[in-house]
Amino acid sequence: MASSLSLEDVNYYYISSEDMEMSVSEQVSIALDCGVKMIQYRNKNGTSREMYRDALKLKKLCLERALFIVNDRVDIALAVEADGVHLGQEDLPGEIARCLIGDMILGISTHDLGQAEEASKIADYIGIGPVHKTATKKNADEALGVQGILDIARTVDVPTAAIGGVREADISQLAQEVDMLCAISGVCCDERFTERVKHFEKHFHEEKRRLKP
Ligand code: TZP
Ligand code: MG
Repeated sequence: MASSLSLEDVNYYYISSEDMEMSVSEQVSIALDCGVKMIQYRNKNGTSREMYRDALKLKKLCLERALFIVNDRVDIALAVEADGVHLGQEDLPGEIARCLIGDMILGISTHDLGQAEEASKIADYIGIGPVHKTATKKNADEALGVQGILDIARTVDVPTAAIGGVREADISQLAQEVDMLCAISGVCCDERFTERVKHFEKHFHEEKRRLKP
């Protein structure tokens, strides 16, 4: 069943971490309780079976509370009837994914203006980054800086998510042009996980409302 939520409801976009002691289900339950409206399941090391089981659980947790997106794997997104899939520049081409997923949400990560313009022809939203240097993603592209992100976000006409090395100090500036904000290390490397997630969701939402009432 299609969710009654849409990308417009999303502020902080929580991406699950493999580097926490907490299970992905615990992470996602906390994020949902903090009001997060879109969750991405990201697992770079698990087997397909593990991913399928995790994704099924997370999809159930998210039901009617948040959009549920699977990273990298169109097959798993389809198998659990996720709300969407998020692909990078090395994953299936957007046009091929679109043929497979129909009107499910398609997110594509981009790292420069050319990629952003190309992806925005087919994606429902694009990720832009990294904002700052990050250790979470292997072989991450050069950091674009906050200004680089704002310049790209201003140019494209699909919803945008800033991703990669996002810090609390960037929230207000990014809210000028960007629709959604992702941060893994900015929340997961902190023992006050719940507080950090709550802060990203609340602060980014308030800033967006203040700048675009
Ligand atoms: N794509 C670029 S960086 C990243 C993804 C999925 C992970 C998030 O980065 P960070 O720095 O931990 O917030
Ligand atoms: Mg990928």
